[in-house]
Amino acid sequence: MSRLIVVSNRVSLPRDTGGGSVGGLAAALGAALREHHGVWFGWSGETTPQYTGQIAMERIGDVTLARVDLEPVDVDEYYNGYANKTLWPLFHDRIDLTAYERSFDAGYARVNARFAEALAALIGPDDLIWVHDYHLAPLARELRALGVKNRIGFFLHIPWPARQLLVTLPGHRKLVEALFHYDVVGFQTQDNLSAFTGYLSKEIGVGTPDDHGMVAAFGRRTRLGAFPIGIKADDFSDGALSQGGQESFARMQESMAGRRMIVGVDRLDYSKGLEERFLAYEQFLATQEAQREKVFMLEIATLSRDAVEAYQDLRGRLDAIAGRVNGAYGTMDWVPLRYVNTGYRQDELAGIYRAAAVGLVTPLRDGMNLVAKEYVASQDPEDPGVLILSRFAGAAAQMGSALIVNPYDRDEVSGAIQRALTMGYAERRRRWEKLMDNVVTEDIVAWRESFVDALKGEVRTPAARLANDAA
Ligand code: ADQ
Repeated sequence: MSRLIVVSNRVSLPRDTGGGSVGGLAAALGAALREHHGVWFGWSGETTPQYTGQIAMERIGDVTLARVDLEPVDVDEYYNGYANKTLWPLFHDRIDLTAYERSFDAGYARVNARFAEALAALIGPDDLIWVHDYHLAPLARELRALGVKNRIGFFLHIPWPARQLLVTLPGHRKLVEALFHYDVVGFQTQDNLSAFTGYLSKEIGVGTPDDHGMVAAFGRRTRLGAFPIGIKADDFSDGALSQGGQESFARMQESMAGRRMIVGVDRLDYSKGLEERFLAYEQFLATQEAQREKVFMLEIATLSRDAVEAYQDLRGRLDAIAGRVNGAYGTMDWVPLRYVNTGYRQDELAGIYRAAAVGLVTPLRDGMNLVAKEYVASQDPEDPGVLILSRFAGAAAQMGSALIVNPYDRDEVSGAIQRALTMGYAERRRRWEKLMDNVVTEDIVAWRESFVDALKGEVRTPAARLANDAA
C-alpha cells in the first residue's frame, strides 16, 4: 500500500492542541494518515535564527509528523506576507487590503523551495502527496524540479477568485501555471472551479476540461474537481451529549434566564463578515422592539493573525460596535451582545451550538465554512434551531434549506433573524432534517476519500464532482 504524505503550512494533530480547539481538518487528515501509515509535513510554528532544513520527526502511532522551523524573515514574508497579506485578501475579494511586495513574493518562493528540498528526502517511490492550501501552491513545481515523479494533489480550502480580481496579482500566470505541476487540483465548490476554468479559457486560451475533468495547459495535464469539505458529524451530535457538551449546554441555559440565543462562532477575520453581522443585529434590535430583552447574541471570535494590521483594525472596530450596541440597548440585567475572544473545546462548542435557537453564519466570502455544518450537527433533532447562512459561503451550495441571506444587506439579515425566531415547529424541523441529511452524507470521510481516490487516479462520482459538470 502506498503511503500518504500530507503537506500543510502547519502540522497539528489533535493531541497538539493542548485542550484548545481541535480542528475537524486535523482529525480528518489524522484518520487518513493513520490508514495509510502516513507522514504529515509542514512548519513547526517555531522560528530559528538561521534556517537549517533539519526535520524534527515524531512518531505518533502509525503517523509520522515531520516539522521544520523557519527563520523570522520567512514568517514575515511568506506567512504574514504573501500568504496572509497578499493571497488571503485577494482570494476573499478584498483587493483593497491586498499588499503586493516583492519581498513577499521572494519569501513565498524561498519557503516553498525549502519545503520541497526537505520533503523530497522523505518521499518513497509509491507515496501519494497531498498538499493543502494557498501557502503551498508552488510546492509541486519545486518537487518536480528535484525529480519527484510521484502523484501530487492540491486542495484549496479558500475560494478561487474571479478572473477580473486575480489578474490584479502581479505574477498571476506564474501562480496558475504552478498548479499544473499537480496531478489533481481540488476546489471547494463548482463556482470556484468555474472561476478557475474561466481564467484558463480567457487568459490562457485553454478549452473546457474533458469528461474526467482533465485539462491540458502549459504543456501538462491536470485533473480538476470540486470536493466540498465536510465535518465529522457525530463529533458534534455526540459531542453535544458528552459530559463537556452537556456542561456547556447547562451553563448556557442557566445564563440565558429564559431568553433565546443567537450564536456566531468564527476566527476573527474580515472575511467572516463580523462587522456587518453586528450592524445587522443592531438593526434587528432597533426595529424589533418586542424582541428586546427576549433574545441575545453570543459571538465567539477567536483572535487570529494578530500580527497583521488589518486584523488589529477589525478587532478595534468590533470592540467599538459591541460597546455601542450594549450601551444603547442593554439594561441592568440584559447584555444584548455577548462578545468573547476565547477559544472553546469542540465538545463545549457543541453544547453552545445546541443551546442556540439561531446559528448566524454570515461570511462575506468563505471557501466552505464548517461552523454552519457544526451548528446543524449539534442540534436536538426534536427541537432544532434555525441556520441563517450567507450566500457567499461555499456551504450555501449544499445547504439551501438554511435561511440564505446577503450579508451586506442589513435589512435582509435582520429580517431573517426575526423569521428564524418566529418560525413554526414543522418548518424548522423540515429544514433542519434536510440540512442534517447533507451534513451526514457529504461528511469529512466522503471528502477525503473522494480526493484520495482522484489522487490515486480513480474516478469516483458523484462525490468527486468533476470539472465537466461545472462547464
Ligand atoms: P476557517 O477560515 O478557519 O477555515 P471554518 O470553516 O469556519 O473557517 O473553520 C473554523 C474552525 O475553527 C471550525 O471547526 C470551528 O469550530 C473552529 N473555531 C472557530 N472559532 C472557534 C472558537 N472560538 N473556539 C473553538 N473553535 C473555533 C478554512 C476556510 C473555510 C473552510 C475551512 C476548511 O476559510 O472556508 O471551510 O478552511 O476547508
